[in-house]
Amino acid sequence: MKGYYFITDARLSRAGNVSDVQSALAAGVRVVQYRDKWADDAALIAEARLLRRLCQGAFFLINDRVEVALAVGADGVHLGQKDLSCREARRWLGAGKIIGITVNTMEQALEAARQGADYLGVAPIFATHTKPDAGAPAGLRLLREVRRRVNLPLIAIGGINQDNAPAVIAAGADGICAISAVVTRPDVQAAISGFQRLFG
Ligand code: TZP
Ligand code: MG
Repeated sequence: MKGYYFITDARLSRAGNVSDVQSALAAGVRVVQYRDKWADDAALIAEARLLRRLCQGAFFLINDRVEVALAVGADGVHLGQKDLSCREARRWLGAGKIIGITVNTMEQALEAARQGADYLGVAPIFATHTKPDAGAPAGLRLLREVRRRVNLPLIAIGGINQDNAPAVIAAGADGICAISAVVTRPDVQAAISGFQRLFG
């Protein structure tokens, strides 16, 4: 999971989810998370099916909705603290699927690891307007602490841009996700490539 991790955001996007995912794949992104809190079920499943077909060379994960992940044959899900627990999601998905869990504290990180998460989203690292209910910025301190105590891939998210990303990687992130710093840009592929280059 080294590198830039892409999450869709239809509200912030200039070009739309499908175009953004194509740009992400063209930039060599290995993980795509389909996150749409606003579409109705039919639209969500239809777009998820389309993106599933596009993401052949990348892992395709669904935010929140385990039943949608099952319906479209996604590679897994990404869940927050208010969603289904990791343990319950595993029951639905089985051992072969990827489950990522967002954590905002060390306790949550240890619990997600105990429940068998495959990777952790550590969030929000910095203040963000993209997810108003993301909670207080965890800062690089939490990222360093989780890095020390949890042996799972860590994806850092929340307020990350080209300027602060090097410090986030230095603090131990395996992957970084930046939404607004990518999907609001006129050239999404170039923006992602800029983040990818930070991984050498
Ligand atoms: N989860 C925690 S923070 C966040 C999500 C989905 C939003 C990150 O967006 P941005 O624009 O990169 O701050
Ligand atoms: Mg969620």
